[in-house]
Amino acid sequence: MSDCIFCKIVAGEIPSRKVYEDEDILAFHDIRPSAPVHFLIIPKKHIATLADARPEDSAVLGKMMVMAGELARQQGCSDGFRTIINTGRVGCQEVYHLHMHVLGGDKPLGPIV
Ligand code: DGP
Repeated sequence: MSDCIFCKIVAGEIPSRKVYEDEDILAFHDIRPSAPVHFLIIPKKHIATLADARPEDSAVLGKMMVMAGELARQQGCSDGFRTIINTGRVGCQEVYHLHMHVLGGDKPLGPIV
């Protein structure tokens, strides 16, 4: 998608502080961190929202979940972390390229509601 900011990050047209990259996914630090550790994991393929994911996307979604734990540990989240996927208008999604927030740090983040 030519006008998608995260597709531009995947293409290297917009810089990012990369955490991890392979053929399917990219992880990079959030530009507006909400926690001491806050990075995003995205599929390289443009999928607008979680609601648009299809059965053929299962493997990449699974990889995002598995890598969340792996990368959180690497970023120092040894005692837990939070994952968030905002979806659509009601979910207050701002960037319409599916992404998983991974948040952590050394203190509990507090309840989500
Ligand atoms: P969401 O509300 O779930 O769509 O959150 C989008 C997140 O993306 C928000 O926390 C800020 C982050 N973000 C937006 N634009 C950029 C960017 O250009 N670079 C980086 N690293 N993060 C961005």
